[in-house]
Amino acid sequence: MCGIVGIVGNGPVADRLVDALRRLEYRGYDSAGIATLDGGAIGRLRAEGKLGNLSQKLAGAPLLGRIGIGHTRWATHGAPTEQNAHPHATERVAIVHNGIIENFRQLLENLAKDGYTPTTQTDTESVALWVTREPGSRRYA
Ligand code: HGA
Repeated sequence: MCGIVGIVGNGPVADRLVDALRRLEYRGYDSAGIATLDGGAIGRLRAEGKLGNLSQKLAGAPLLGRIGIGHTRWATHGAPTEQNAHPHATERVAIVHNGIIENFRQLLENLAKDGYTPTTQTDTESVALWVTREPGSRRYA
């Protein structure tokens, strides 16, 4: 079962997101990831396997940003790979999700008509693309 955390902080939140996910490790997971918002841009790091792999990546490529989300995934749709790990993101939105999007194939078919194509095998990415297509959607400033 996945774990989900979010932090709106006063300083960089990336390490705290990983710490928070560690507290949820007992739930079991196959991959993990975080996304932060820094100066209006979404930064993202994901890794297959245990949180130690994500921590190692973070040590090599720190993520700034005082707002962030994190996820430990137990795959239902798509292999437990880095590419399929959450958060799923476009240039406009990053999302984490627990559960199953039952109609994701219909959503993806609809999105394809407007040129939105997925880069993962997950059901979750359909929601990130759907939100991105919305006319009111814009870069966070
Ligand atoms: N269906 C999504 C989320 C799975 C989940 O909730 N895991 O605990 C996926 O496969 O990524």
